[in-house]
Amino acid sequence: MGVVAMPEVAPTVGPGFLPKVIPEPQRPKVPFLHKSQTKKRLFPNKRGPPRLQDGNESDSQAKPAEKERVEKEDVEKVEEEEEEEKKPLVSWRGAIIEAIQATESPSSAHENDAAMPSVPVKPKDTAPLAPVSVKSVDRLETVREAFRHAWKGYKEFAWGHDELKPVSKSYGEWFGLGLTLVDALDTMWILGLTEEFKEARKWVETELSFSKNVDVNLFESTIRILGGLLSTYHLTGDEMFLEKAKDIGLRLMPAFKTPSKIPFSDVNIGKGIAHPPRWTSDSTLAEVTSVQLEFRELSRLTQDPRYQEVVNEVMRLVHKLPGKRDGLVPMFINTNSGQFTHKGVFTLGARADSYYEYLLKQWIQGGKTEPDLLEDYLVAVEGVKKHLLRTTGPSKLTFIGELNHNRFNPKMDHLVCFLPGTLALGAHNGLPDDHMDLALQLMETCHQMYVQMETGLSPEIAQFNLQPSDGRDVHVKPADGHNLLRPETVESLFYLYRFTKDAKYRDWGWDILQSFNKYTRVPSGGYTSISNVRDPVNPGPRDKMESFFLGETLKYLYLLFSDDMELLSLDQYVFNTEAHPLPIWPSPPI
Ligand code: DMJ
Repeated sequence: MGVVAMPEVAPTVGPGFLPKVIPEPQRPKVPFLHKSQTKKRLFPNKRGPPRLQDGNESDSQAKPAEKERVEKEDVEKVEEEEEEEKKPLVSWRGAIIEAIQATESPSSAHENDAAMPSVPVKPKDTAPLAPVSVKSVDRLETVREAFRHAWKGYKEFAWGHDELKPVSKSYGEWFGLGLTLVDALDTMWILGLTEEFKEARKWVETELSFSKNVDVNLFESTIRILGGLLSTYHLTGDEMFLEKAKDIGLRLMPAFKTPSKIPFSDVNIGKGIAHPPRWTSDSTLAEVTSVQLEFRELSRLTQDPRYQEVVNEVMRLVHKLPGKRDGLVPMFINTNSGQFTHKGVFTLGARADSYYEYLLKQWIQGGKTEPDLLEDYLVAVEGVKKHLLRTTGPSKLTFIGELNHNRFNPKMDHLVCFLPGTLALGAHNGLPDDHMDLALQLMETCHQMYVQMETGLSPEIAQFNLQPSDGRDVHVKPADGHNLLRPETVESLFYLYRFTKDAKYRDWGWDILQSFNKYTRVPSGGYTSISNVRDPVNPGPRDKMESFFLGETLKYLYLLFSDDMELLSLDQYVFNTEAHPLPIWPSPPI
């Protein structure tokens, strides 16, 4: 296992919690807990919680009553869509979409970073040293500067609170657990922001308490808080972070006490009581299937099998559940019956996205020993190709739409832009070459979702033009033109650069960073989500900096620009869906 160099300034500080190098993931000390389901099978030769339609804001972030309203609207929206399919479709232009489009048949279709020179980097014995690129150094420094600017706003106006509201110079509370600070810990470590990290660590040690009468969302708190604490523990070797991770992990466990073993969406971490939203006993499919990497790692570190047992059981149940469409899953699952609900809508976007991501990533985390995960992933990719893949009329861009009761809807959430990276990661791990081909095509499309907008920033939801014409490929409905500083495209750019070394992916990421700086940066500190990516004159600041901007977006940009390929090697780490790197497990004893 490679050793990851400690960033630039860190070695000059004293406290024992900042070792000179990031230790290897804690593998050797921890026996392997995973029980291989069957004999390792070689791959056959070839072979979010976000809103539904408008908004998609990760944002069950509203206050509980508001959150409940938003989620209720989501389900009503599905129901409305089910109704709407009977009506003629109206396009974004207000015109009737041609019957042929509306009813299309589903099947038709680091050498060393110069910026971190003070600690020797140990490249792989066989890896040739690449030349240090001046451009990379400048770009890395620009990411650090962006982080510092965001942190300045958070520190001044929102310290210890969940989210910065940079325009009003205030803060927003969701769980009351310092979400931005915890989500950003490992980013600060990776970027070498030593002073910022020290201050944040102190807050975690002295102020962060999970003994609070507060309802938290199981998925969001797992990926951001548990994931952030576990990865920071691995990077720093600092046991304090592991203790905090154990504390929150244990407090989230009541969520799994349901008749079906499919967890509730919300848990009161002070009272140890979990519940669904008041208006439904459904949970979101992506949420219940995207807590596995974190709970499995917690079991491995604590040698307490309870965490992995509850999350593995969810995967077992979903694996054998009827109601999938060629591996594609509905967006909701009932916590009483354990059955899918609101069937008929299939998307790779909000409410289903990270189900697919975690199938592959769990398989990789577990050393490729769990064939059901691989099978579900491979079948799902084929299902995507069969039902959701189309090309635009004007420029033949490949995109992923949605299926609504057999009707194809050419809309794609920005959230879907995780897919090029995930497909490329699969191909890197021996899955079929055509997964990589698709990854390259979809990466181009996600790039176009940025460059075709006047601000150079993607809308939350894009509508793709299926008609052969000279017109635009990407259209945006008025309600969908917001940008929440989301990471998915830069995440995929990072994977694609790592696997292809094609410099264009870095250039695309650089353009995105410049657009963030131009249109979302708030002078007094922080970055804000905006309402309209098509209006460069008034993009409409929304006064909110999501925690994932620091947890994910800036981290992936930094990793994209870093020449150090051993910095969080993708052969040693798997990133959770909030960009927190967790170690790939060692092989079980033979
Ligand atoms: C993050 O919380 C995670 O990336 C999640 O998987 C999707 N939503 C946001 C970022 O867009």
